[in-house]
Amino acid sequence: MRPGKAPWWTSAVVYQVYPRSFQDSDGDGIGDLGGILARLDHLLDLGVDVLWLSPVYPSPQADNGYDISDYQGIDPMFGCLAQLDELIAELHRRGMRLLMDLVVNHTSAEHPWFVESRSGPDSPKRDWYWWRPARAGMPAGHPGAEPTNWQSFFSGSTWELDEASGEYYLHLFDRSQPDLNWENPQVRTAIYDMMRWWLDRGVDGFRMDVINMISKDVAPDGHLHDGPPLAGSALGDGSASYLCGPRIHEFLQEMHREVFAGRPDTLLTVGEMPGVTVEQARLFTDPARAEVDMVFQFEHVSLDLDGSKWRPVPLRLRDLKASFGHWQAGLADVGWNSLYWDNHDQPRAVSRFGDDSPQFRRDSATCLATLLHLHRGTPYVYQGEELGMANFPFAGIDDFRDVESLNHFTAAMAAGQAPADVLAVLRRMSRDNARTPVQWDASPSAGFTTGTPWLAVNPDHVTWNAEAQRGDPSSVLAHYRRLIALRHTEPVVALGDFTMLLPAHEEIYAFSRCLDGDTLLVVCNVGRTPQPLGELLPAAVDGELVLGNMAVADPAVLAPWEARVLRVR
Ligand code: TEU
Repeated sequence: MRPGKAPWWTSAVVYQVYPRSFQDSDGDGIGDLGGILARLDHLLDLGVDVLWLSPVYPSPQADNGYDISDYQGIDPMFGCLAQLDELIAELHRRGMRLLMDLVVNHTSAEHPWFVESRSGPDSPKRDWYWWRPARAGMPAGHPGAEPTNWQSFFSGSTWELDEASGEYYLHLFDRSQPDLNWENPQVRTAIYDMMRWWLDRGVDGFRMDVINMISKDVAPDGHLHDGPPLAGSALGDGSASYLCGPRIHEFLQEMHREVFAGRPDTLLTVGEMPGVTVEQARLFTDPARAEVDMVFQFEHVSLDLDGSKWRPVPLRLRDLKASFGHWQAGLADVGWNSLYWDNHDQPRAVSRFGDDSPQFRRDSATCLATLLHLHRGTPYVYQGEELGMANFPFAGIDDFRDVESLNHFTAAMAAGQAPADVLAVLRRMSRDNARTPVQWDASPSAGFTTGTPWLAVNPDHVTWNAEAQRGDPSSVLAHYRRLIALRHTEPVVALGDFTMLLPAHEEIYAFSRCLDGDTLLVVCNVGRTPQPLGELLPAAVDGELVLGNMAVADPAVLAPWEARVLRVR
């Protein structure tokens, strides 16, 4: 991709709003569209180009809106369609775009499609979902009689028995989130209609939830395959049957033809794809194949996990370099990366990969930001990340709200694990860490609500909040503003080639970016120990500082968590 010819999103930065936790405008303790409208100038001030809005559709909220019961409306808890139209208009007026969340691997069990499907085997919509009888030779409801042995993302089996018909339906996530059957062309047509309806309304694209799970590996006779058994469990890993399944590229190309083809090139699509490999991502994001513009991959947020989200282990910097380096190289000539540390599903990056002690919190948050934003790809900022928001000090299980955390706790208790151990892991990994209200000011509810927040405000908001940072040039907020501006003004940041340096070094993360003879060198100290640069990277010592996260005390030494972007010859 060359400057001048590259798509607009190569120099764009996306900001994710998780509406429940962003800003409440009516005092019910839950964020809403009115709140987002009132805070748009925060996004403008930050300089982001796109707002990705997590689901605001009508929903029973079993998974905070990722369980949708009506694709073409707004949940009254969040507001109304007129406000969504106003949001589109107000964003466009400020030169920003709106990306909606598209959750079409599954619906809510309360969606009229599923209610109809569940009404009986003769329902015209029966085949819109995955209904299967009990395993041959076993009575329905008997443990192990589920049609496959797959374990759900949210604990337990992926199959739920419907007593009325004696058949099971598939749910890769919670039992309240039945999977749609994309094999059925009527399902696809209904979804494409809905997507066109949103685009006609003025939205600028979609972030597609678990979109690489929509094609399942189903035998011609309808049989689904068991997966390899999981250690210490009666269940198995079904992912080979539903991650990047046999028809995934066909479905995405069809979606592109039916929904996006012929529309202006101001649109953006990003596919969330757990388990996607670089090789697959090249196919998904090759513009010539017309599937999606970019994908969210999960490799770098799995490096500190021992196979399971609930078995965290320390991150080794060289693994992070190998992973990011592999992705940068793999998508260098074809396709495009998206870049993120945080989202509504991940614990807070400053606590997870940085150092949230008072001494190093600001420096590590800005160091991590610099490291990520200087890669090639489109950076995503998750609400509060630009303020250095950290994990929450959860005291007990009653402090959690997330269905994933609660299901895991129940399953772990049933398996005889020690409550204190399970709580320690939840404290570190729970998605609720990301979901505490945005910290706008030091007032008791952090300026988020006049009521009682649905999830407690982090007590650290008295010092860590937007108001305190707004006028402070040394704040995390100011640093994000500078990073975002740098991508807009420096073609080498958006489009330059990427070369990883010092791949085996355990504390220094260094790389160069190069475009038409213009070279930036990025050096980051990912730790508390000062790092001499003179022998390792002499070019860094006399490079011209383009952007740094602290005043340079000694050009030849990187201070703890110091990050520098240097122009070198
Ligand atoms: O997440 C997909 C996903 O596979 C994981 O991120 C998963 O939710 C979990 O965090 C793994 O530990 C998407 C949404 O982002 C998430 O919020 C939804 O719960 C999920 O899909 C189901 O819609």
